[in-house]
Amino acid sequence: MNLTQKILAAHLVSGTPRPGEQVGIRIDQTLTQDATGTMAFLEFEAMGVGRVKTELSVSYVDHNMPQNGPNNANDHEYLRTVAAGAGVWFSRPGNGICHQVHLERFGIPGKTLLGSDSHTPTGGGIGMVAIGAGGLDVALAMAGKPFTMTYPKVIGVRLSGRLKPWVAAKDVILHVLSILTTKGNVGCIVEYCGDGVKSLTVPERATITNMGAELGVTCSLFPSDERTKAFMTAQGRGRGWQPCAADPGAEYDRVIEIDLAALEPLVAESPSPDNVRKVTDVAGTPVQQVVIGSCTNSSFRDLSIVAAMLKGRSVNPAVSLGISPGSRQVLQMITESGALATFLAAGARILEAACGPCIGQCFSPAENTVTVRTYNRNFKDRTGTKNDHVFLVSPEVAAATALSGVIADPRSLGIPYPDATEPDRYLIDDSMIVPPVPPGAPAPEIKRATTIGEPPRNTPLPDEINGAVLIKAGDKITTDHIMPAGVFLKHRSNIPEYAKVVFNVFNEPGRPTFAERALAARDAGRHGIIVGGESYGQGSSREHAAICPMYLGVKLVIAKSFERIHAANLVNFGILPLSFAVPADYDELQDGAEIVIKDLRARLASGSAIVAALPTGRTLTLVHALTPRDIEIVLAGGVLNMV
Ligand code: MIC
Ligand code: SF4
Repeated sequence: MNLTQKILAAHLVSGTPRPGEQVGIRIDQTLTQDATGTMAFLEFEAMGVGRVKTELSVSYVDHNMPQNGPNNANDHEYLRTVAAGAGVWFSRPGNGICHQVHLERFGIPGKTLLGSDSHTPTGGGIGMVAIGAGGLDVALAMAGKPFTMTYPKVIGVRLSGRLKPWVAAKDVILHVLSILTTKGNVGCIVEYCGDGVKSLTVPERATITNMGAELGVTCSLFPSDERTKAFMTAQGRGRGWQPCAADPGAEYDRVIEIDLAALEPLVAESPSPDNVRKVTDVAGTPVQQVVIGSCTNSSFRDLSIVAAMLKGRSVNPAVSLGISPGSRQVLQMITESGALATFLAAGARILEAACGPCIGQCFSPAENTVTVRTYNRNFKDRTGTKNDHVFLVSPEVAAATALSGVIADPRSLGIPYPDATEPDRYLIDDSMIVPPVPPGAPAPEIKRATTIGEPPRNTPLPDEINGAVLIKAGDKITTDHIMPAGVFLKHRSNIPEYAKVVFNVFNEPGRPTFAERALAARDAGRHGIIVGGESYGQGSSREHAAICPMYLGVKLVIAKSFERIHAANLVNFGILPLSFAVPADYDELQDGAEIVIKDLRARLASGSAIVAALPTGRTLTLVHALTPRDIEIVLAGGVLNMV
């Protein structure tokens, strides 16, 4: 067996472990973050199960941090108070980004982790099957329910050799993205194997598994070996370590061979993380901003390398350099090591240990300029600036660029390659992680401010869909397109308010917004329909990309193909995801097209073809990839109605 099969076998609750089959797996640990967590905890409360049934659940606050107005702090207070009695550990604002902190303080090899954030697979760096999901699925896992997933095909990425100086873990995952792309990997898990694995530290492995999210795979993972043991021991958690690896000669559904020594520094240019080029191809491009941080590249190791490069040098005056440590542990350690002083002396701007610029919360670049980021996503407008131009890079390329004022190959600067050995001991201070109250002990009163509303519920799926296409959105529509974050992120707990900006990026002056069109249709008793192309809903796990359209009366999304987490979120909130039996029929459906579908409930239940009639008399056959459980959920109008 390969490692994925072993871990899944040890957690299998239902189903046949064969690629493509639906299986239920036991979830050992969960994580939530504040931007998806308020809904997840409201949903968890609605289930009425009291305390979580997992081995460990942690609630992090890392996304909604600017506290511009009371909304963010209201959310933090709700999350703090609801966690205590629910048996959930609470990582306070300021303690760091959920994925980085979870890796440092909680991850255990061989366990399963479900998180309401798409970069939960960061935990694969420590040998976990760590999967991102919508908040409702995480709430169900907290309530002790198995997680339903497609039993994966396993792609083995066999690493050999070791990285040359100035080539980083980031370049490994960018190279993998250039091979597998962001499309067509739904239902797969990537497992790293081979001799080259042992040359990579856990933080480097975590960079690679983190950005596996951009491949659209269920998760990515590394074996747990002596390196993992060293990391956990240095985190004071050596006793939790256990080895886990594929059996010798284990088979994979596909194998990709990568010689680490043959890689070179790469970049991924807007608008997609698979738009990968050599740094030498774009070197010399003028840059206005460089940002180093995010759950992909903000470990102590990453920042130590950057500090060694900036030591005794100054950031180019044309560049604004921002650095956000991944966790309070990293911030404390760079304070002690002197790296922080180096950053300040070099002219860097120090940001909070949080998501910050990655999700457009701050540090948006100037219009029509280039921003170079060690992050994982370069989707249009994600920075908060229209016409942004983003290059995703390693910390090494970012630091070289900050010094040069233009995109620079770190090999060209003549700086000796920094020695970045892992510390024997990390600085351990868990004082910002609040334990839950013991079972039976009095819990604090749960604080619910006026900005926190109940998650809305859907009505059961109608038997006849009668409505118009509200938007034809095109290929590779991300959840950032559907539900923008940035300045709107603070409305995550207030659906009527947040729903006003559904598809905001496509709203045009002089035309009613998507929300206005949808509400007008809903109030006229018509159903809302969205049409998308390939990979509809790629990117984040935010279930708001389903909840808000649902609130506006959307009943149906027809797309060429769907990404895994978003398809599950649609189903969870009672929106039907359908595809075209004949892909060319996509061209038949334009903005405003009228559609009637009859006998929908019976056809779904019996498995017969779903036929959409257009006013022209043409009919389109629509198909789906729903399981019997999914169909039951959609018919009921979502999981909350069923539970
Ligand atoms: C992201 O990187 O897009 C986020 C913000 O972390 C999201 C979660 C969210 O929208 O709250 C994700 O990746 O799942
Ligand atoms: Fe936060 Fe960015 Fe990571 Fe999402 S991708 S969890 S916004 S740092």
